Amino acid sequence: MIIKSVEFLTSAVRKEQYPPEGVPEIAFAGRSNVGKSSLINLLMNRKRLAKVSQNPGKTRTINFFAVNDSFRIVDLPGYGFARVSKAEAEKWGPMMEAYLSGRSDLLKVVQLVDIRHAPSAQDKQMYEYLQYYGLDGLVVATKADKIGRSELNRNLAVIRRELKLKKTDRVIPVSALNKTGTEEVLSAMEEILSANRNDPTETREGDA
Ligand SMILES: Nc1nc2c(ncn2[C@@H]2O[C@H](COP(=O)(O)OP(=O)(O)O)[C@@H](O)[C@H]2O)c(=O)[nH]1
Ligand SMILES: [Mg+2]
Repeated sequence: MIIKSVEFLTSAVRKEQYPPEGVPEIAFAGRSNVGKSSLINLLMNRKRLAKVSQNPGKTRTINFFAVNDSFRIVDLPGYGFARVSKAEAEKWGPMMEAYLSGRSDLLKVVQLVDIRHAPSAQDKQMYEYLQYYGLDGLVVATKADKIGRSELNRNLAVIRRELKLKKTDRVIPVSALNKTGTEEVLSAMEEILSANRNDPTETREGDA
C-alpha cells in the first residue's frame, strides 16, 4: 500500500465528536509507551503525525486520521499507565467501549504488545475485548530491535500463547528504530480494506 496523503481529522472523547461514519477505519490499541505513535508515524511515513511522547499516558483522546482519502486510522488512548489520575483512568473504559461497540465502519483493531515481555493482564483483557467484538486477529509486537534474533521466535510464541491466538491470526514484529516490519503491517491493512471493499456487509467476523 502506498500512502499518498494523511490528514489529521479530529480528537474525540465523546461519540458526537467522532467524524461522520461511512469511511472504513482501522484502529490501534496498546499500553501507553508501547510504541503506538511511533508505529503510526512510521506506517504513514510522517515524522510527527501522532505525537511520540517521552511522557507516556498523555493521549487521553481518540485521534482520527484520514488516509489516501479512502480510509481512516484511529489512535486509541493507551492503557496501563500508573501515573494518570483515578478520574482519568475511569474515563478510559467507557470511552473505549463507546467506540469499539458502536462503530460500524471499524474493520479491525491492531493490538500492540511489547516484544520483550509476555502480554500483561491488561493486554490480555484488551485482546479478549477485541475478540468479543470480532475485531481481533492482528497483533504487532513492537521494539523488535531490543531483542536478539534467538529471542524473537520464542517471544512471539509466548505472545501467541498468552493472547490465545488462532492459527490464522498474525503477529508482526516491528521496529520503529530500524524501520522494519512496516511493509508487513501495511499489507495486512491492505488485505483488511480490500476484503471490506469486496464484501462491505461482512465488516466484522462475528456478525452474520
Ligand atoms: N528502541 C525502540 N524504541 C521505540 C520503538 N517504538 C517506540 N519506541 C520508544 O518508546 C517510547 C514510547 O513511544 P511512543 O510511540 O510515544 O509510544 P505510545 O505511548 O504507545 O504512543 C518513545 O521513547 C519511543 O522512542 C521501537 O521500535 N524501538
Ligand atoms: Mg502515543
